[in-house]
Amino acid sequence: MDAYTLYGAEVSYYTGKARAYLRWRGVPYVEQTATQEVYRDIILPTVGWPVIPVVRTPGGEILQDTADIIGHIEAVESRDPPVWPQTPLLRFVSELLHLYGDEWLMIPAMHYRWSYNEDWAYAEFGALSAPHLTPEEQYELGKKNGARFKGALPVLGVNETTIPGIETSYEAFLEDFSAHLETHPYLLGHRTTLADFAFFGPLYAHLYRDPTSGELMKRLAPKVADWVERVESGERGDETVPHEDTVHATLMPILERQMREQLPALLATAALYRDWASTAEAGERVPRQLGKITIEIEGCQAEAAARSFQLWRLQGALDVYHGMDEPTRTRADALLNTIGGADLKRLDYPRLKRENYKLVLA
Ligand SMILES: N[C@@H](CCC(=O)N[C@@H](CS)C(=O)NCC(=O)O)C(=O)O
Repeated sequence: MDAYTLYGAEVSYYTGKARAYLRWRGVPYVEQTATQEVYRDIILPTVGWPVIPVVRTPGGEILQDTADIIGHIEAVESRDPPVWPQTPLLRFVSELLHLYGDEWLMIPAMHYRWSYNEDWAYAEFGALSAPHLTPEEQYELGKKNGARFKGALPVLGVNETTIPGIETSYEAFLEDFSAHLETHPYLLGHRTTLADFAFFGPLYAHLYRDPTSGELMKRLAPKVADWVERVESGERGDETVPHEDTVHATLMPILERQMREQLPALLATAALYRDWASTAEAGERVPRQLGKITIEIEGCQAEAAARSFQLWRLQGALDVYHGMDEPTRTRADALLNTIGGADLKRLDYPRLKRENYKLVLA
């Protein structure tokens, strides 16, 4: 068989991202729902821990982590245009938005799912895990399986104190993204790129598809719901025109929000990681949580876990930054200064790498 297989679920954040990318890339693929049997027979024996999406390549290689899936397919298929914008500053911005979509929009996505769509989510989890069971049995199974995901709320810092800030922030984000979409069909302009697929994860699987969240999005931000539907339908935009290497003014409020909310969490996480790494050996597995940090969203503060994986996505963005030529770096620095991201320029921590589907100290 020469198709890719995507093991995942409609209800899953990162499956949405991988599916949108695969559809856009136009490679042959089949999607197989990650039932209990798929976890038992395919995911656990290869990846070693329960996670989706997982991709099996036509050659039988197993890929996990959406960035690895995308990077692998981009390299092997080498089709045009690449998923990244081909101009250097926008390439960097696409990685920043990748980091934001993957690791920070998870906060509103998880809050709205588990605060407003809990029963629906249990039924969905159960139905995908065991399609042969009755709806009542599926609900009970979904409740058992979903507990692990709902349990991520304190890890993310979602609680009574932060919920008002998270909702204010998300609604403002929707307003900013809507304003951007008034003049640009996609995040970086006229065609879909990695940034759109990264945003699609949360904005489709949780914030559009979960019923109560979807109603909110359609009511407050019909333009964003329309973007979700366009990306979902495989719309590509105009791929004949190269990007101009400029960041549209309407994207600035989104990047500013990212820097205001996510950057302090990244800096605090990097400090804990540096402490951990100072006594760790090369090749040692990095704990998924490195201790506690304080996050702040729209003036609401809470304790959250220092999630090490964020530093892996950040490393991807910083690698692009450090690989720039001087004139591009000058423009990137000006951008970072404008959006409140100047601290990124000096951020330094021991390199991470992925080994056996886990993060290790390089
Ligand atoms: N960084 C990973 C994240 C994958 C992920 O967190 N997937 C969720 C479902 S959407 C999951 O299975 N999580 C299980 C866990 O984190 O323990 C990627 O991009 O593939």
